[in-house]
Amino acid sequence: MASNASESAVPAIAHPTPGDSFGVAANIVYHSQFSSRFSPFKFEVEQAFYATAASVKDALVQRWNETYKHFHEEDPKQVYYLSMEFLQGRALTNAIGNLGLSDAYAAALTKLGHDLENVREQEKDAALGNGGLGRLASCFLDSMATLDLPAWGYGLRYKYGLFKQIISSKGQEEYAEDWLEKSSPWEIVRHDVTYPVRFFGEVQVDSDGRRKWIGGEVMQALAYDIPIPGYNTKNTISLRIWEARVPAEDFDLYAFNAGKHEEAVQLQLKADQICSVLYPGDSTEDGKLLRLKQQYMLCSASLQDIFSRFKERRGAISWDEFPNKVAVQLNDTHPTLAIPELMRILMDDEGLGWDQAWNITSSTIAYTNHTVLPEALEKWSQVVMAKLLPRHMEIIAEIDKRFQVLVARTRPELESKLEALQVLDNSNPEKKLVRMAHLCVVSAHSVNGVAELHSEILKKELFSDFYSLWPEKFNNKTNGVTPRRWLRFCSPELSAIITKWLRTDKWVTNLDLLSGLREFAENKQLQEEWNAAKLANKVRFADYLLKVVGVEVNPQTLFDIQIKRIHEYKRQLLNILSVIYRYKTIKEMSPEERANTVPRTVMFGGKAFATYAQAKRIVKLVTDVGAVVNNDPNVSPHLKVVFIPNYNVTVAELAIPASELSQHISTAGMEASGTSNMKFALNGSLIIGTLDGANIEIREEIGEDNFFLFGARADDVPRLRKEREQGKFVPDPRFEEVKDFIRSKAFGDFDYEPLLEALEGDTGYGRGDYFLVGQDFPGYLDAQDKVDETYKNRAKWMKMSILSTAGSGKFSSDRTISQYANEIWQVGQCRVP
Ligand code: OAK
Repeated sequence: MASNASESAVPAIAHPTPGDSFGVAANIVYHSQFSSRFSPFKFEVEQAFYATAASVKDALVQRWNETYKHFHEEDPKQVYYLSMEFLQGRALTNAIGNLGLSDAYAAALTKLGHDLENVREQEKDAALGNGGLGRLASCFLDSMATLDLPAWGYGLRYKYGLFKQIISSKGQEEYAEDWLEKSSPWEIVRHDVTYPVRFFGEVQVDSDGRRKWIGGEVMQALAYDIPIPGYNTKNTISLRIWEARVPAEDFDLYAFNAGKHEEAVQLQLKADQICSVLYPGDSTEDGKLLRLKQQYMLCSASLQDIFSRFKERRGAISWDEFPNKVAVQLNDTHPTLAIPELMRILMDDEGLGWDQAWNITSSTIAYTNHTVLPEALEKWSQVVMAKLLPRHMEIIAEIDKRFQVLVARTRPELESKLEALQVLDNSNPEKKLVRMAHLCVVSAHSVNGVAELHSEILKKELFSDFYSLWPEKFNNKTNGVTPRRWLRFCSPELSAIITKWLRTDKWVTNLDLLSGLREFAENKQLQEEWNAAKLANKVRFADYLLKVVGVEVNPQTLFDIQIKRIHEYKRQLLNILSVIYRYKTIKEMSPEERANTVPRTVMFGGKAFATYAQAKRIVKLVTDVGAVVNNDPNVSPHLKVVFIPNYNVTVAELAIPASELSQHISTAGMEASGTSNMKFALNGSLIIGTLDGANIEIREEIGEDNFFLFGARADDVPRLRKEREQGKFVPDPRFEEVKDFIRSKAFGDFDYEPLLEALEGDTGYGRGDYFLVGQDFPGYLDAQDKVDETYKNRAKWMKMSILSTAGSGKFSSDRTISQYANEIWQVGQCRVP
């Protein structure tokens, strides 16, 4: 066991450097004594983690300071990425990896009686995001730092991030996850960076006619910085997250002393609520108001920070310079309030006229859309908005009015559609709304989708009339993932093989170099090494499943994985229905036939939104099927079904490298991009998938022979849905058989009827099998047969696996971010010497 830290002599602080494991060890020991949040005289693995993190933070802070000093001196245009979500996961492995200090820390910890592997397990995931959008934001930060871009991420410091998922006999249960329970070792609180944020109040007109927003509730936003190191560069940027606070002078000591305790702490409570949870339930009016407050807190605090930086660097302010110094990217519509807030600051605080403020605002702001699902397109009640943010509502109404005038003047033929295009939706006088996406499209200078198909759908469907007005605004930025976290660090074995065969590790920052693997795809030696690395990853994941989930899986079986949020459009249901069909088939086979099947372990992971009943039923079905299949002695050697609980970034880092087949099977046209598809392909996992989102581009890059394709095309979906509703669809008998099997209670007596009913053509809601599960079922089974057949040919499978990795170069977030920087932000590199 580790030594008693306080017994050793206190060393001078040495900043960690590669090759100096003694210095690193001394630094860890120093922190175990002087930065510790635990009682002294202990150096168990948890203390070792916090001391290690504190030590790494020293290196980060030093670089961070140098980076921002450099930015300050150089005064380049800066980019600000505003997002309500950042799904960071753990930071230790990534930080020491990016700093080039992994070996030094591993050796130092060994000297101190610990093992880096165990130490890193102590870290909690920072899960300030729900899924794809939040994880993308985190990949982007990694790339912005690595590419030496002068950039900031801005978010909120939720106390409880994404909920912890526990699977019980009832299905999914949600529990609060307190990532700050023992405080985060990475964040730096900036007591000198606070801004007032106002809610409610009223608008008054000054004697000079200027409008002023006054009164209401005023809180304080306090900054916390999380340093984000680039790979192979000193540049270390910041994720600045805001916490809502009430300054001491606003605490009503008189009321408190008069015994009115609750009244005295009212404002404090309201402030605490703002940053209490990621995505508070918004089915109630209070929930909606809270979510809007969160969004405004992010926008108001971030813009004040941006203004203060802009002003700090110049004497006389020329406002037209603003867009030459500031680019703001809105991660979906959640930070849309940045638009009226920027207008408000420029007009009301700085005294600019509408036209000048408008030009500055639209040249500064760019918007990314991440979904076409109607239910995910934000609309806020005008009444709520006017109450909470009266001045912003005025500005939004003025933007809408001017938009109508513009259309009438320039495109009279669109007037019949104007109502549907307006920012304000007044169609229901009882429930007037603000369409946030329309506000973004009208105001921003750039509107982008996140994969080619998705960007086309934005132009041709969702925003088609806006596209005809401003074609120049619309562009595509196909998503990407960071190759550091998603290959180099999560699969060191495969990385070493890639480096060996490419004779360089430059692929880590130039992912296109992976294409160099193509020439070796059939090389027996590489195939063997590749297979061994994949097997090692499978064994590691199997150990995790045994230890954490308590299920035993055989690493010699085909590892087939679908991990993502549980949603009907992502069609986990299609997957589990085919598993049921496979189960039935195997059950009916003779022992000889069974011996001929390809044994598979089918794994699912993902969280269902707490109030999404259908999604929760899908989770329940998967676990119920698992319970039956895994306990069937005739079938379980050939098929296992596992639900991996509490899927998060850390689980993904284990599962993806271990996967051989991954499922990306959304109804065509519904998945904007997907990013786990990229991570899987990068790790040599073959994809079974539809022509949706980034699947299409992945298939193009890795070659269609290396992709198990099935399913309807996006263009055909509307017609197929119509036919389904009209009763023209004839279901495959195997589809009917599977549904009947579930209805026979083969998997228990849970009420699956609402799930099964939604698969029928006519549900009475006009949305019969909206996700086309029945339509795609036979094609999916055929594609699965092809998977089995291919898997039997090991050389062929290995070749396809190598080609998947070799074709993944395009999907680096470095490429995506370079495109944003060059084509939207006009921001250049600013590298610390
Ligand atoms: C979440 C809430 C509102 C709007 C969109 C989302 C979201 O997570 N969208 C996802 O964004 C990812 C990153 O662009 C895409 O890869 C996913 O396809 C998309 O569903």
